[in-house]
Amino acid sequence: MSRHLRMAAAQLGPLHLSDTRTSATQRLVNLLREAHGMGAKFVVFPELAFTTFFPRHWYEDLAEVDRRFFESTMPSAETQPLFDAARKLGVGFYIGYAELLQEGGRTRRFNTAILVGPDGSIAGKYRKIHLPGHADHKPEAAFQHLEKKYFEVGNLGFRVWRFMDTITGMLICNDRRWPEAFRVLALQGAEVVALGFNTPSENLNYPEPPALRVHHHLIMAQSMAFQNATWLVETAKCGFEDGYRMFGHSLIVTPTGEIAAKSVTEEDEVICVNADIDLAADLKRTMFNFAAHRRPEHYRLIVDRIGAEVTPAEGP
Ligand code: CDT
Repeated sequence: MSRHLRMAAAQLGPLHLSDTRTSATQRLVNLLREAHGMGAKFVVFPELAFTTFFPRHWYEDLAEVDRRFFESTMPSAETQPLFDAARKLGVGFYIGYAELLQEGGRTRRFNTAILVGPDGSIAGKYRKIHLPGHADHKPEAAFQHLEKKYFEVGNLGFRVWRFMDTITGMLICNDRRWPEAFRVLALQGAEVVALGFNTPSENLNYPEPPALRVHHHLIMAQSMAFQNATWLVETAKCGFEDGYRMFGHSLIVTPTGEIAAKSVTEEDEVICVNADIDLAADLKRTMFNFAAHRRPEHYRLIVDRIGAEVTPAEGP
């Protein structure tokens, strides 16, 4: 009999600068209950799910940023109710938050996600590796994208965990644009990839139709899931946060690359699918049988080179 896991994407509408951790946590608990009511056993929440997407703002004072947006313990008194509700309902979840720690005599800041088991214990942690945006202040821009200022590059690698009778990996937002990230998870046998995101509807760097940005989001999700034969759950925080819009389109994608469910609002919304985890078996055995078909001896440049360099071949 094939394995099934009922999975939900619990999308969050906007969280404003004036919103508290306590009110954010209450909304997350409400979404968790709604997902549980739909039969979900595993719920994926967004990236940086307890606060507004603060990298859009420039702050001189990092102590203020730490105080307003970062978590030095997870759970904390304010976020504990989510863990309590999940344990009570027997639901596992993924959630993103800004992680603050003191290590080796210095302050470290990561854009982090955790996997929490149905018993309420933390089963896995991932720190975002692909940090988009910039570290300098761009006062001329419509908004900032300061992930390179506020976070260090994650230092835990791309990992998978045996979780709820699946092999599950975690990614965060911009990671979804990098095939390498998915392939490293797939090479460890990933069957489910969980990912939360905050994606501005407007392109910071040049004018781009918002619909085209959504189009890229959708085709990436479908191709990454299919080419790596994994289920993929991608959950947005979206809508107008303090006037800055981010798109929704939270998704659950099958290993065959089909969109099984998609959100339709830019508000708090749950979508849920009873996922046949073994749906990927045929693909993993044939087309994407890595052991039989991959040719890593011809992929050296992938790890040896970061930026593109033009190296035309000589001769025929
Ligand atoms: N949160 C996050 O990683 N957002 C990015 C926006 C990139 S624009 C500088 C994303 O890839 O969706």
